[in-house]
Amino acid sequence: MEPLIGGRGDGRQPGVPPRRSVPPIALALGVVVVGVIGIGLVRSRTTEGDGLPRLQITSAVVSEGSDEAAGYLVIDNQGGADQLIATDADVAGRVTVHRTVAAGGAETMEEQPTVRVPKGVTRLAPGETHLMLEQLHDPLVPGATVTLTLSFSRSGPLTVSATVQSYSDIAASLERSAP
Ligand SMILES: [Cu+2]
Repeated sequence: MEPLIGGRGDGRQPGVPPRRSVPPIALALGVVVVGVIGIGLVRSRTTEGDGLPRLQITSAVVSEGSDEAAGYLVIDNQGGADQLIATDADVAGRVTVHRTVAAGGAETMEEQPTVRVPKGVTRLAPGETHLMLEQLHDPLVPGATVTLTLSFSRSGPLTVSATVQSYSDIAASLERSAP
């Protein structure tokens, strides 16, 4: 006996209402899937694909000093490139960025108007690029706290607390952090 192609009739049992073409569970799943995709798009737009800099300033230290003092810190950038364009401190009349340059066997310092802050770690460190706090309102003694304000072209101003350390303590911590 040949099987009937297509089964019998429309396949419905007598007395059973026709199935809805889209069951409610499928509708619910569809909403969930669209929702997850939507969240994914928002997340990638706000944390990865936007190219915005994500700066964190750590390890801020200022040297002791009577007229002027040096500032050192680490800028950790987990996002797109930025640029340090202005510096300030609550204890100084003027703060600039200095670069240490070797000239004729001696080290001198010259002002550096801006500092590039690419993705990754940028260090302002002794013997390299550093902050120069000039026109100190009062002498800085070890243990005091200084508020530094660093302004970036894209991230705007960020403030960080720095501890005043003696030159010998700064040299010692530099040796500890050396590879
Ligand atoms: Cu300097």
